[in-house]
Amino acid sequence: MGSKNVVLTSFVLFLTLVTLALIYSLYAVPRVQIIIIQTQDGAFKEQNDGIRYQLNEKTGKQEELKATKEEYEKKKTVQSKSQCAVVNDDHKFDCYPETSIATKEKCEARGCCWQVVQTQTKGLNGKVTGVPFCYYPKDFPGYRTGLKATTPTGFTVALSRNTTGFYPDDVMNLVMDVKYETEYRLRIRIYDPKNARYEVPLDTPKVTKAAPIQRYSVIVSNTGDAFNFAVTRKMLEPGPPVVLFNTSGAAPLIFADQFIQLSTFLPTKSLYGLGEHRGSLLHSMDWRRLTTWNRDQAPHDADTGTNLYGHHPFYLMMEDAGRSHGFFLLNSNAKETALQPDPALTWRTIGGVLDLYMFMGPSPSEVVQQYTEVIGRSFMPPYWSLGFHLCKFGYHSVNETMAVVKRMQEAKIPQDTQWNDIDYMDEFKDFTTGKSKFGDQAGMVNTLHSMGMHYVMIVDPGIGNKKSSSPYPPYDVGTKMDIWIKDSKGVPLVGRVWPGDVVFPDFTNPKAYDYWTQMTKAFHDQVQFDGMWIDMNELSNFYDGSSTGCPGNKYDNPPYVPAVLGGHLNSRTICSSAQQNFSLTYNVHDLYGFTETMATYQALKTTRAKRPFIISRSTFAGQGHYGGHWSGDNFARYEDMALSIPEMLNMNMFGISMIGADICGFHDDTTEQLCQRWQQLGAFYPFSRNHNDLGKKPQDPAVFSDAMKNSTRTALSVRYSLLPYLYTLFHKSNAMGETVARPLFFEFPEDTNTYIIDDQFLWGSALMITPVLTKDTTALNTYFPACAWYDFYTGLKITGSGSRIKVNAPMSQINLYVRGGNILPMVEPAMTTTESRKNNFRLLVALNETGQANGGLFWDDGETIGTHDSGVFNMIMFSAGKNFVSSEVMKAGYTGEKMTLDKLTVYGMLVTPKSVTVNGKGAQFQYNSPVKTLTVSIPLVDLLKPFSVKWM
Ligand code: MIG
Repeated sequence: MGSKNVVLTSFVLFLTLVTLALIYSLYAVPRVQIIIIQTQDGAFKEQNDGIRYQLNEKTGKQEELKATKEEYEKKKTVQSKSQCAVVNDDHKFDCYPETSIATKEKCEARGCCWQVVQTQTKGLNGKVTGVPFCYYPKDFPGYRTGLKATTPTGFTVALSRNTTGFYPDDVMNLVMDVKYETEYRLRIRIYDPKNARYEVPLDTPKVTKAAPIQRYSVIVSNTGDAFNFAVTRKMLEPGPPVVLFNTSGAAPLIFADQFIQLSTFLPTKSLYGLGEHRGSLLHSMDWRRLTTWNRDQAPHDADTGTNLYGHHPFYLMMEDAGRSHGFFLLNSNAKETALQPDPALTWRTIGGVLDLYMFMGPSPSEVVQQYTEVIGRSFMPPYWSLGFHLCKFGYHSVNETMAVVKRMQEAKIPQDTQWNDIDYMDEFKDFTTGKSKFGDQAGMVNTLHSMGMHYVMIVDPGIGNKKSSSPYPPYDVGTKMDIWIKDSKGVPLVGRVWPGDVVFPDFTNPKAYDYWTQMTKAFHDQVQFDGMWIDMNELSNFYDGSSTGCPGNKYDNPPYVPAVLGGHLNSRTICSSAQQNFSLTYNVHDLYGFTETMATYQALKTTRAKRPFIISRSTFAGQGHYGGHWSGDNFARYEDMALSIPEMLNMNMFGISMIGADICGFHDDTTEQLCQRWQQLGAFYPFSRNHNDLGKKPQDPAVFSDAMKNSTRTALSVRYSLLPYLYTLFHKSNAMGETVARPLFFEFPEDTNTYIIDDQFLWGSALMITPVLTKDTTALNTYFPACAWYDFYTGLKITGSGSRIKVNAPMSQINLYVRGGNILPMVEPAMTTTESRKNNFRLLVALNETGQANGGLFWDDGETIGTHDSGVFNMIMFSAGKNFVSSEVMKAGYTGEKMTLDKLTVYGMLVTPKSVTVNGKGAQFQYNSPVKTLTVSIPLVDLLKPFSVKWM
């Protein structure tokens, strides 16, 4: 990469500017704005029909248009003839997004423009990408604004159309409800006021009064015959307002029963989020189409837009000057997001309503905080779950499983948790243990516990319905409780997964919570597991639809099918026409994994009375509040390892802090070198688990050479030593909505070079991780943002200047850098967290350019639910100045375990100290003058009392 990236960034920026200039020139054509304007003080006022206004895009102000109605109508007719020609390629909004081939006739029948352009490319989902041949003319007619009213939370506008569009069942009358929910959060709901439609049952904040101050303003208007609206950022500093969302001149709003479309221009191309998809962190705006409809699908390399396991209709955008905003479309139907170079974005969803939120940031971290305030903050994980996890599909017995644990112990590689895949079950049936073949699972778990370790096993949602001689309570009880998903006729839908034919619990049914809790508890009575791994919940089905197919009604075969893999909604999943308690599967399909996670959370909480630990493959917005996620069935390839970084960073933006990829790769046999590098990177996934497929070569780190084992031990020991810091980050994520793993641009939003970086990342604000991601590589061009950095291992200072520097990257370690200005709470590592929790704490102080640093430590027993709310925790703040490091105990609510400090290291100590004292008494120290580090041996100080270390 290297300086090429810098050049590339400047080029991208240059292109962005040129594009923006182009948009402005297009806007030079006067576009008539009428009806309502939103004034700066937040009120709106009506303009009477005689006076027309136009939005001056440069100033964001409404200006009176000195033209008569007649002149306007005349102009419009002239314009419409040339309407197709005036749209330049980047500006063309697809009028024929169907995967079937568009023709001139079909296109013009829609009232759209047809022009064949350059060759397009075909994605894996069969959809052609590139400049659309069929596109909307400017000012395509649609809804117009009508009555408006102030409300306690903002205002509403009636929208209506008098002609129908080209999708069946237009909702002719809509309401747009603009809510000023908080100073930084705007919500706009566009819905059918007459007929209630499906809405996502996500528990979002209820606001009854408009926020007195808003950092945004909303302008609603008509351009020709098309309603449009714009959201601008109100600036505190002088300068033009920034238009963040602007539907004017984009594809028209369409709101038909099964096709809803909203298009907008975007202020920049720095777009992130929109999941779950695999690809670079920064989205390409080059005619991408990102489809969401949860699917059991190993991520593809060739097409980043295909539908995967999860659904997160959220994006974060970097504006100029390092500001950012976020956008969330609360809608769970199958959908796609089309991106185009203008830059512009189009949402297409096939159901529900348009319920959108905008978050004003202005920092990227604040955007995520504002987003998670709506969807729920990340759960507080048990401390043990921060340790290393080991798993494989195909540990066929207790003996085989324990043999792996044993060799990990012998290799002295830290491991907290052993996992089992479906191998433990009796005929792959949930909540059974295959005693005769698999062995004594309960005994094994007890042994693991006696070793200070933990145990997690997989549970799939499909419940085997085979009649057998012995009773199978999970099926019998579920049938009695009547909680299965039903087909369109009301009969339990039969799917097929590992146990053969199955039925599926409907987790939108409150009764299913009791069912799941009963089953979980009954199994836990046998096997004392510690957490649950829930898989196959997209919902995965080996049949398309069901054992008898699908009836093929308008929900199975909607008029518009987003570009999903398989071409049909029922591909590898259940029928969309299936019925669930809350709504049709058509609507709630993508909530399956999420609702299963919620039910599992309650089941584990009730059963174990400790913090639940859940890793789910399928997710929806809000998942992070109940559990974590892994990125599914990756391949043992370098590119898969590299792409795990954007996946992890995206999930953190989606509020899922507990996230990791299968270390060393799931599919394919790994190689030692790849696995060694992946163990190094994976030691810095918030969720660190090595897992691989049935029939693939074992890849637990203990099977490899000494060099590999040494490197893995080093990486995991560093992780274990940093767990107090990581745990504190998880606490901040839980309490404040901060991300745990974050992109560089979150910390350096004004450094535009960081916008494309996804081969490096940060833990919190203090630790930069720079893994090797390619074969046979022992040097890296590492990007150092402009500030002081220290090599984690040696304390050697690197003064960052916002450029790439070539550094050695030996096979034996992963390069890590501590950012000046931070104090990291650490602990002496051990083989498990059970052991390391008994060890002494350490502090790593990395001074900034002015010789200062700060940090904090959150601590509790690591497993009790709600310690932050109940006050059973400790919070200690650390600060360092010219000649001291000291602490302040903000909270000492947990005294169950001692907290002792035995060592303190200072990086960036410019003067040689003559003497060092701890709490006023002389202490032993070492000063390394070439690298300028100071190490102080602390005579066991109690961290629950303030201390100070001074030097002279
Ligand atoms: O049909 O349980 O993604 O991690 O090992 C495959 C067996 C089912 C898919 C999961 C994978 C797991 C596997 N599962």
